[in-house]
Amino acid sequence: MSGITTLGQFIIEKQADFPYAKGELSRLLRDIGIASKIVNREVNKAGLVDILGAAGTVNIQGEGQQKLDVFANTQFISALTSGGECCIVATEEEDEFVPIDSPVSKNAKYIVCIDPLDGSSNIDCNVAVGTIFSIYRRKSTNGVATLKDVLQKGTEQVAAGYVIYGSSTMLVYTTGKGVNGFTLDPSIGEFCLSHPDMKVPSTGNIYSINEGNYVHFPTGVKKYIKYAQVEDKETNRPYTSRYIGSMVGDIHRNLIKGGIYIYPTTASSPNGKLRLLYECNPMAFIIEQAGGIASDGFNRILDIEPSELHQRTAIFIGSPEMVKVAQGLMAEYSAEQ
Ligand code: P6P
Repeated sequence: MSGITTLGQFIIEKQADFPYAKGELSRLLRDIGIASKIVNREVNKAGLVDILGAAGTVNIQGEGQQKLDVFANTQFISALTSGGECCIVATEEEDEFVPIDSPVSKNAKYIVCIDPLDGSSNIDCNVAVGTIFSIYRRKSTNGVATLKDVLQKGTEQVAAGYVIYGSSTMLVYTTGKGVNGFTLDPSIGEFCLSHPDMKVPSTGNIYSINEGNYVHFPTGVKKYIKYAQVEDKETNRPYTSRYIGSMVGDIHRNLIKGGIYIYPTTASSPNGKLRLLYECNPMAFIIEQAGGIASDGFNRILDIEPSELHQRTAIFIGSPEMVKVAQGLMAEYSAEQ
């Protein structure tokens, strides 16, 4: 495989980035990579086996769980358990955090927060879905990991990444030293480095938001949408609206092409819809490492102090010049929320 760098090789090469780690983080990233290949196999043949459709269960968000949601959740927890490098998993699909119950993992150094299959409402219509994960170092030292180990600010992340199961399957991650993307080559079953040192364009002309919620948007968001639609050749407006209902798909496209993704507060989601710990923090870490901005419209996502496992936040994320304009309008009209 001349000229090909696999995810495993890349992680080993970058081991020197973690002078204090003795390979545990590298092995943890490997475990996540393995589970995502298993999930990918099922996502890619979802239409062919009886794995489509609802599992008949509901998660803590009150959302009907698709069978692939449940399958993906099981696969990641199982890979993290057998890998032995993680002591707690906080997942969108479980009401409480999951202590990894194995002698090896009890004293493991790392915590994983994960949305095993984001955008799962798209599964049945074959639109890109994704996995989003954050990795933290545990804070507790007495062997019993607790909720305090999970409720850490986004700035405490040691790594974050996503897998997008789309026209191709990619794993994109950061450990705080830039962002690198790997495309799965099914012929060898390996993620291969395809997008080294990813950088989000400083500006762009794509805005991603569910305009169906327009009536209930904060005034600043309404003003931004109108700004995006005004004819202005100098700033390449009107922008293009692209929203696929899958955060990983929308943010990945904007990372490649430039753009802004906004999920603000709405009537049905007064605190925002997206979850801080396993959707917004990891995506914010990645986008900041790629040169972008991620805020709740006013404050940096990574600085938000978490208080609950499944807490939600508004999110404005993407090309810095575009997010700055949106934040400016949110500040200007903050009295009219
Ligand atoms: P809406 C998927 O459920 C998700 O969490 C994100 O992936 C996506 O961007 C958003 O919610 C879609 O929400 O309310 O526009 O359908």
